[in-house]
Amino acid sequence: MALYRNLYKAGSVAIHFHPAGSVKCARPPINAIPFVGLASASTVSSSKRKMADKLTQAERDTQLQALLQAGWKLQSNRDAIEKEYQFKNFNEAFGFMTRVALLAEKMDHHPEWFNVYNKLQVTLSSHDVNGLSKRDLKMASFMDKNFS
Ligand code: HBI
Repeated sequence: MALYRNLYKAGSVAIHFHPAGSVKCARPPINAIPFVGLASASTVSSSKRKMADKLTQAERDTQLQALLQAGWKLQSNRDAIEKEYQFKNFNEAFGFMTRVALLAEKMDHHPEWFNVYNKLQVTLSSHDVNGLSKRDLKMASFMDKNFS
């Protein structure tokens, strides 16, 4: 029970109320405890996690520098990086965008991009930390590896 209570306090357990007798179970149903939304716990942890993502100076001096060497540019008016890719045709461009889009959904981290036919302009920054994060480095590296 203590375990359950601790999990409940942490907001990581949703406890439903079943009126006595409505659910056949080995032990008497847990006393009525209001439903605990999981958002509180996950929101706290995800925002802490995202703040931890913000690029350190060391990462700027190493990993970011490598991307700048590979053609990415730092924007002058905000903490973001940009790059233009040129493909053989629209089909190639859109296929690339599709692969990046799948990663973006998986990472819950999305590029700002503009596509005209075979050209794609990409800007990467992390809105939740108002600047560059590890997520941007990861996405930029993925893009460069997938651009053939
Ligand atoms: N993409 N670039 C970027 N930056 C974000 O902060 C971000 C995102 N995609 C989804 C996302 N944040 C969500 O976590 C929030 O909009 C809730």
